[in-house]
Amino acid sequence: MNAKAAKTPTSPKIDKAEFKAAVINHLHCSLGTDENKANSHAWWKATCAAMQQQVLEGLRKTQKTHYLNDTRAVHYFSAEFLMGRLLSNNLQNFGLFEVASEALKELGVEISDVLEEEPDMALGNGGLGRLAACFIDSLATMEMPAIGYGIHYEHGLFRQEIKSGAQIERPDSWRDYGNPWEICRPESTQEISLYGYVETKYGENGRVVKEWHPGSIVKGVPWDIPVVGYEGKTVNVLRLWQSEASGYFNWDVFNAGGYVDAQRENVQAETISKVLYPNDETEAGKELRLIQQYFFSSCSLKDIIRRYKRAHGDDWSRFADQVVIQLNDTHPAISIPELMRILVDRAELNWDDAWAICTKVFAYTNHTLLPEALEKWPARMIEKILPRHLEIIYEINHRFMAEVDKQWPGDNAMKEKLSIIEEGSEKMVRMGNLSVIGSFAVNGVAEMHSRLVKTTLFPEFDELYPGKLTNVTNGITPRRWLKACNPGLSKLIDKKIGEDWPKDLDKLQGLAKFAKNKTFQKQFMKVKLENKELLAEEIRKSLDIEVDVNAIFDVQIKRLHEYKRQHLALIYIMALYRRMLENPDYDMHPRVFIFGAKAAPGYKLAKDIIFAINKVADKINNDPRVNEKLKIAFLPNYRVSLAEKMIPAADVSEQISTAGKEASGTGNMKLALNGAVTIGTLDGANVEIAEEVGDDNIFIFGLTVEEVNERKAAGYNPYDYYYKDAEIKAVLDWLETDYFTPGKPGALVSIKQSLLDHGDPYMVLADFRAYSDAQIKVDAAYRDKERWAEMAIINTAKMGKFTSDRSIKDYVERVWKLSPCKIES
Ligand code: GL4
Ligand code: PLP
Repeated sequence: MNAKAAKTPTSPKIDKAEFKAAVINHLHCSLGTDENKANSHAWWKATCAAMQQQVLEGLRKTQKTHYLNDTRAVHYFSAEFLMGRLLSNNLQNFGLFEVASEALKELGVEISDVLEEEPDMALGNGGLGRLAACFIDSLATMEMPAIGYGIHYEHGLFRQEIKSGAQIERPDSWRDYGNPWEICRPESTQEISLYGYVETKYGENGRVVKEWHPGSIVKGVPWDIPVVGYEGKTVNVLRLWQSEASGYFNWDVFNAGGYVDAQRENVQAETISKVLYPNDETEAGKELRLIQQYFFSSCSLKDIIRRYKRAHGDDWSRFADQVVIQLNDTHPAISIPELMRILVDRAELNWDDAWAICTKVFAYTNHTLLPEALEKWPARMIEKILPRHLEIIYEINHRFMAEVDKQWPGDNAMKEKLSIIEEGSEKMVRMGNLSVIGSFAVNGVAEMHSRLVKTTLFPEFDELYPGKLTNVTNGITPRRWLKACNPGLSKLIDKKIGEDWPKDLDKLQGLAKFAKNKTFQKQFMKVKLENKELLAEEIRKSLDIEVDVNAIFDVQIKRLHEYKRQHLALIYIMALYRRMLENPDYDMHPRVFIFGAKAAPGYKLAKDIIFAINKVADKINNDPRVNEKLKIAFLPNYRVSLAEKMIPAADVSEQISTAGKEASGTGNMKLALNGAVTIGTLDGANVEIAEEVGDDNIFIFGLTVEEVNERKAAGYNPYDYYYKDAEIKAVLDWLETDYFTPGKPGALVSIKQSLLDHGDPYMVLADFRAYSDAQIKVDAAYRDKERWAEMAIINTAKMGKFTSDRSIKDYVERVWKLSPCKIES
């Protein structure tokens, strides 16, 4: 496949000898070492440099072609891009993986060792950031003119260590020794303003002119990361902004002898892009976070305008034809008043013309219904940091309220609901409402989620703007999440149905007809076993735990959150343990529960759940009465590169969120694509996965979203389950003893408290019995080897819908109205 891709007319022509020469050249001339002295890190850097030579050639051609064709482009604004490692991905997409592997082998180096040297680029928390990374991969693959805009965090998501069972956060330093992929572009530096005050003046013809006198100016320096499409034709870019002191304001201080004070201002400016907020789905509400959002939004808009003006000068009439901006959640929503400010205050357009442009440029994706994730900023904070923007937000709202009054005359309750401003003890700016009002399209991320966005989050907006709210179901790139991470299965699929599937995932359907074929089943399950052996080795190395590769590998990997219900799995594991202690002949197939999850550092209960999983694991893994059949492995520091090892080895995929809470999920798609069978609730994209694979090939359990709401409305009382179900009571009471934490009774009690005293907000107890029953069905299904193999194959075969190429196609056709642009070699 790779050799073939390398021969396509648009791919770079480089063979093994040339690749080898390039690596050696970089060892000598860039790194000042040689083949005998180089360590793995140096080999990695030299290999990246050899690859980057090809990549930059592709980038240059792409940018030139886009410029000459003056293409309409999408600008994907996202505070997070969870890219992971790039070398293997770039080699694969360029069709050079085999070439590089053989070249390195001839130099006495294993490519797998080289790949392991690369730190993950973890500039995101979880699903939302990884989605952005999959989308820019698909955009480049589909030859769409596109650019990703984000923040060049010095420290990405923290590195997780587990000490005595508890999570410890360590700083992530992905570019400590330099990152070979990024290119600094100081020539495209932007400046942004902060703080200060607004002066109202009168211009010609009595025109009111607003002048913002900023209190501080910060520089944004762009770093470009090339984004290589599959088969290496289009190479787009991800442009990340790094903050620096502008040097303007501190000269006065400096000249007055305030050297130290001048440096302090430098430090403050540099703090903006210092660190990613580690909260997934919770809003920190911190001033620095708002500054981060404005910083990257403003730099990116100015960058877009600079490029537009190069082609069109001051003629704004074509701006909305050339530019579409996708807001990845509300994090970049401040872009809306920022563009208005630039158009009205700077370009001197009148308000209506400026607003007409704005509302043709922006589209917004909503990624969650969780109230704690819906961003609201105190008006006072915006006023302090961005005084002119608050005025603009008020003006947008004022005009919008008139529209609401036209639609619902005199209805003040409606106004209160739809207003961008929430009145209360503290006036708040609702960024979700601002985003809906300022965008021409709004989408949710799975059918069910989008339905809930329309019916529960924004029903009045749906009435006011018919057709604006829509759905685009998420997707994942099959290049990284099957071809690259699961070479064994990829080769098997290539042999069976040809090599086109990475670009046309519906082709996987062709596997379905072999699902009952015994030989294919054996081949498919042999690959799974090999992947399980690799993961078992990882578990041994990382945790010193031996696991049986013939056991069911039951995998739950995602951020730790109560709504994702890792504690439902934990309670089930404890119940299983009890059953086995009470009945030594308890009949079950051996199972290994494998977890990976980071908790937000300030999220106490999430950290307690990690601690509890590890304590229960310690006990069970060391109890010879059960540990032949039951093991638990919590792999620390879950991240993209670890996901790439865990996903190909999973038999069972745990997707057990409370119905209505998981907007989509994308881990669910990755696991199913690699032949894991889902045990899950009717939530997010699980619903669509079930539609694709059919009821016989998935284990659905638990309350539906309607039932969840009914129970809540009727007054859900978890004690009902505690008193009626003896197993639930026994397990919860167990948490209070020192059985799992010898000498420390009560160390795990917060979990019991959350499930009883605090009302079990995510209905763990209500779903426990249904989950347990479903797990028993999983056990029975796995023991029937042929049935299981068939299910696993069907899962892979039916994942065509979930390629991010399909998501991007939906956006392109329904939202962005883009055309591909061929890049000639
Ligand atoms: C999330 C959702 O929780 C998740 O279900 C979804 O798959 C993802 C991408 O759309 O977005 N929303 C937030 S906030 N973080 C997520 O991971
Ligand atoms: N974290 C990483 C490293 C991932 O690769 C993914 C997704 O696919 C996620 C988080 C999101 O997982 P989930 O969709 O299960 O929340």
